Amino acid sequence: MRNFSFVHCADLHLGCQQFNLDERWEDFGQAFGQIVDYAIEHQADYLLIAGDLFHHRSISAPTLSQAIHYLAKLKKAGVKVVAIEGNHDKAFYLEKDSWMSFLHNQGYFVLLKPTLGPEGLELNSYDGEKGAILHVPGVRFIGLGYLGATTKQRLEELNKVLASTQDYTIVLLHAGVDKLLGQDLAGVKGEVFEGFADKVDYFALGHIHSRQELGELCYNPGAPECVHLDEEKKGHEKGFYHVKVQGKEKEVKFVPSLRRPVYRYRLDLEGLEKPEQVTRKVLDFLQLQTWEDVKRPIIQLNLTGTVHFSSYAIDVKGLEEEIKNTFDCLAVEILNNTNIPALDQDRETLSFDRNTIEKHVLREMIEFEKPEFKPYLAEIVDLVLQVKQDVLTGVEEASILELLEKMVEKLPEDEDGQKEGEASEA
Ligand SMILES: [Mn+2]
Repeated sequence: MRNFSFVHCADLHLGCQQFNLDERWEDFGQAFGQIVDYAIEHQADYLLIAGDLFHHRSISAPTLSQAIHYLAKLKKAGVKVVAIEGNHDKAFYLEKDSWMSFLHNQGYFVLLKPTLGPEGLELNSYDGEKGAILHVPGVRFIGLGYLGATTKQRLEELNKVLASTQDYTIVLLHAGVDKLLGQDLAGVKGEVFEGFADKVDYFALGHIHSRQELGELCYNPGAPECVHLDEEKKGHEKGFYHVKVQGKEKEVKFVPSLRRPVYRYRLDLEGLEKPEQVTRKVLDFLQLQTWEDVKRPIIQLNLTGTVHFSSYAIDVKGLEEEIKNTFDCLAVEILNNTNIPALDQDRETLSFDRNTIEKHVLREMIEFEKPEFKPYLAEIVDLVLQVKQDVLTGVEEASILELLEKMVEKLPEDEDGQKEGEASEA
């Protein structure tokens, strides 16, 4: 037994250029930078990256340089990095190696990865080149990576073969735990993890973008930056863990990440007579809000209520620009949810189910944004709902992509000669 400490982070999503802004690309780098500096300053022995270091499988040269800049700092300071791939940065099906393997081969971290054999997961000891289990004196790291819909089954298989040891055991896994989530997300039931209580000391999780914990066993730090604006929510934290281990005892400290402020508002436009009134109303509303004065913020504004004109008469892009200039924001996103029928009805007359509302909203959106897709309207709406269903039930990514690709092939090309309908990843 020995004493050691580690920092555990996940979902850095380097290379995420939100709103196509260089500043946002930089923000993701800086959020990782904070974690790296913290680990060095606190002389952590290890930094664990529980998947999604990168936002995409294919990253740009600047994103690779950004990652190497921080990883080199860690290396120089003697902080050893142990990583797994997430759903965003794992190798594509036909490619053997990801950029994660490249960084592993360059000696920036140890990438742990199980192989899949006829009997299921093969957990080989790390031999200096590859493997899933890294043994260092007193500590055993098991890297499972991202297992998608098979996570539960693989964990059960692992539980059968994994022996308990005196070594402190840390499992790195990119997966959500059900108990920690709303019930509509396809994660793994908490009981599956609890079954490891006598074999595993710390599950270092990633994948869910806000802080989640299960007992004193599973820890998910969240994405340090907001990959999607709706990750900024009251009661939802984002950051990383600093863990000090003495024997089998651990002291876990959650450290919130430094990130660009995101403010999300809902504004009811009920009863407005003319589209021209919207701007005044919105600017007056925002004038009353107070913002932290650290970095230029990102604003998300959700417009609701029934207005006496077409909701599409609201110049969303123009309004976003106006807000950006008036309040010196980095980015503004307006969600125009005015005139959505069911949301305005009182409960007695609410005759729409969720599915009907979704179909209605999707149809309107496509008709307005992409009139050229009109002949495919019903098909596209059905496809979107199908994809949503598939994602929620944990259908393999490959088959979802196949569905989308089939649809994209049918659609007319837009002006840039590019096809629309790129899959957005969860
Ligand atoms: Mn992620």
